Amino acid sequence: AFYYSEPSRTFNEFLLIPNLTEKNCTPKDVDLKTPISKFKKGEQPDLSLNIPFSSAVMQSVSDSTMAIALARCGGISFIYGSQSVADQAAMVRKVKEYKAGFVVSRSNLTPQHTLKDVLDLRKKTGHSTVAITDNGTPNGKLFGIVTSRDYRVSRDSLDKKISEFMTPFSSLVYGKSGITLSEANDIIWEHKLNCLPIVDGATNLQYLVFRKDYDAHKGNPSALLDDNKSYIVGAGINTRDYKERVPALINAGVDVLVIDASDGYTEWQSETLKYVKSNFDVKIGAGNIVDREGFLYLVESGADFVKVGIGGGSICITREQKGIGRGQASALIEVNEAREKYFQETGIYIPICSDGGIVHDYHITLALAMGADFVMMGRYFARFDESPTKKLKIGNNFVKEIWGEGSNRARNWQRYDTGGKEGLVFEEGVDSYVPYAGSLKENLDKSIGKIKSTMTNCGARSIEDLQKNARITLVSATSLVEGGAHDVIMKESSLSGE
Ligand code: MZP
Repeated sequence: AFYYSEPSRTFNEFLLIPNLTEKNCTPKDVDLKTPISKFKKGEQPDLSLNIPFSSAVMQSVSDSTMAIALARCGGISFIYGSQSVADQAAMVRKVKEYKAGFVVSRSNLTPQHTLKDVLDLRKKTGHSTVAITDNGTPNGKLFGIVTSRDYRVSRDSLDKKISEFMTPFSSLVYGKSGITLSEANDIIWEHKLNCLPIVDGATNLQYLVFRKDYDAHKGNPSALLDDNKSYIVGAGINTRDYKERVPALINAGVDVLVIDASDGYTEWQSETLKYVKSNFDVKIGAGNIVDREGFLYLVESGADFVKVGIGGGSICITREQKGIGRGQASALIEVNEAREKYFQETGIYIPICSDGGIVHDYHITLALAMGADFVMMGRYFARFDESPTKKLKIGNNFVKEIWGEGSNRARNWQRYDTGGKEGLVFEEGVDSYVPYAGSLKENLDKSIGKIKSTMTNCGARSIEDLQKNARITLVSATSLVEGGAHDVIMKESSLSGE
């Protein structure tokens, strides 16, 4: 057998050491744009993300609701493949056809109805709605109610969203604008306008509802128009039914595929990559691998990006069950070296995705510093309103469900079988809970804030800067203790926080 001289290391064993921070290197100067498909030196990648976040190819994590929410923030979801081809394609189509926004629905309400009617409707449907009156006061004539299309979004967080935008009673101050909803949304997000776009039930914008105190007539939103875009979305495939699944996903508008397997260093992956690359014009990643050989094998078979990580996932028991895997940091460091060498030799840059094992936000920054172009996370996203699973109360705490793709519950045997005819007889994943954490956007903003702040400590304005210039040190077991709060008596309130 071959013995590695270094032990397999995890993110917890490393820390970043600050570099000089120049005055013009503040968090707002940091750009997290990152490639997700291979490109030639000096050229731009065909596909990139505005933030280096992707959500895992898992039933309990990535459906169309998650995909829309994450794409809106600049990341990407890979819709899970452990479902029928038709169902997966329908989810992809839903993301591509989605037009964000709030819908004005007059439902059965007429201008004669009162505020009480609106509140009754809220109670009855459980949906978060806001009443729109013609003069912005409860006494005005009821124009309609605004409700979210994202019914899965919890009432609490939707209420909060609405109150951030407008008072419960807002006046319609901007009439028909003649632009599409998607255009309006782009404008609203980009210019941080204080308003809600209202559609007529289809896709055409009818009104923008502004806060009462907002001077809506300042500027003309339609004059600010950039392109009519749809959200980016990925999808997981397997090495068995790809001849049927890939065309269906492409038809549905998928932007990028990934072959989803716990061990990607296989001839099945190579065959799948070659087939997809020679028959379709679509970007496709492959994995997972944890070493140089696996990386080169998949790249030479045509992979547009490579996913790194075996056995580090929060719900994964592969290492316990089968004794294979590698500490995520060691895997990433070796694959990054192989990628850099490949780039020097060929001039082709292959993006790397670090998949699994991210527990703290700083692990994301470490992964980027160690060469990842983006990370994939399951547990992180499973905690949010937008994940597909149930929110439950256990004791005094809210939790959400998460289960591994190798668990009996997911029964995604393709990901875990070794190609033979017989199905697997043991599980490689668990069925579990994660603490509920609220809305994706709020949590993502916090994580991004931390990443950008750490990057400025490292003197890096971009992920590329960080990869080139980060200085990373191993930590000893005793310095880990020094890193947390120590030698003080913690107050209850501090213990409950993250
Ligand atoms: P984490 O972000 O929850 O730590 O890890 C998510 C990753 O775990 C997924 O992207 C996938 O690579 C891996 N995964 C998913 N299901 C299993 C399993 O059942 C698993 N063993 O290891």
